[in-house]
Amino acid sequence: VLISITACSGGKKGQENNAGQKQETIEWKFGYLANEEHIWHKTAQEFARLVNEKTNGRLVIKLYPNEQLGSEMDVLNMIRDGSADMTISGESMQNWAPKAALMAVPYAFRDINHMKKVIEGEIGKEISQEIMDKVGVTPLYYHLRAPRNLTSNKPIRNLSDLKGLKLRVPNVPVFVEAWKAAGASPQVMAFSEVFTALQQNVIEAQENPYDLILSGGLYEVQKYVNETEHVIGWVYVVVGNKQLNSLPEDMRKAVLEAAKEVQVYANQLFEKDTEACKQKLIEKGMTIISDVNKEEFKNAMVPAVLKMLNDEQKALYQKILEV
Ligand code: 2Q2
Repeated sequence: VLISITACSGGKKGQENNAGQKQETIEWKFGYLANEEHIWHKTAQEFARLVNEKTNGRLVIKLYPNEQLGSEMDVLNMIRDGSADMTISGESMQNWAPKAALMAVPYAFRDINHMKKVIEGEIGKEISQEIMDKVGVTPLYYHLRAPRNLTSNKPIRNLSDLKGLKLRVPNVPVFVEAWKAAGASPQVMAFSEVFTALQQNVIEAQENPYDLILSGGLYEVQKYVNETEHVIGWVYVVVGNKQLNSLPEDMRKAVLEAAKEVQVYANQLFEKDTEACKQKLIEKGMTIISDVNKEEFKNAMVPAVLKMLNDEQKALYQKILEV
């Protein structure tokens, strides 16, 4: 009878299995910026349940919503040094893997279906391969994202309304250049700092899809959602390469199987989520500005973005437009 020695190092705990044998359980820490009502969290709960079931309790995934583990960039660095294991990230990974920038380039995707074809096709594979190689994390499943909209405390319909607006952007160089070219003054900040910065008027605006505007409680400090729809993108749920590849083969397979199953669930939740979040924001008192001059924003942002993309990124951008 094999009695595995229960290691007392971090992340491993002893527990009885049904044969009364001591078996080693592995614990993964999974941190992200969305709150407990968000579909990223609901999907993460289902993923953790499936993994627990498929590994007979040997792999336990602990969830840390609301940036409890740290900001998106902090947790990515923690995964790389082994003090965390999973997170949800996308275009911010361009700081290590340039191709990840294509996950959220202004006005690149015509609509969600166009984007889904890209994610599940050659281009998606090319982007996730570079993420594995250069960030050191493996995409397990993805979340489609609703368009990003600009929130503010005055209506913004065109570039003259936008002039000089102090807005927060995530740690995404493409976003900084795009908003500068449109005449705003963007500054990089972690998502969890946005609410307070808006409250203290350090910034006047930020941009996110409806679901994160709700998740961040931004309706309390922002009056308008201006439907710029300047970015349609996706994010990956990622795990550290080392963490995944150090699992026994049967457990690694169980994780990949659970990811495949939960992808269906993630896409189902996404179907109705955006409209539901939009309605909740209206109930919370936000005003939707739907007559934004998108062409003006697009004509200002796209040339600046193209100028900063390197040849590889530009080639991928062209390929996306042809899908
Ligand atoms: O505004 C945010 O912080 C998020 O919507 C980010 O755009 C998102 O998490 C990306 O940073 C993903 O890499």
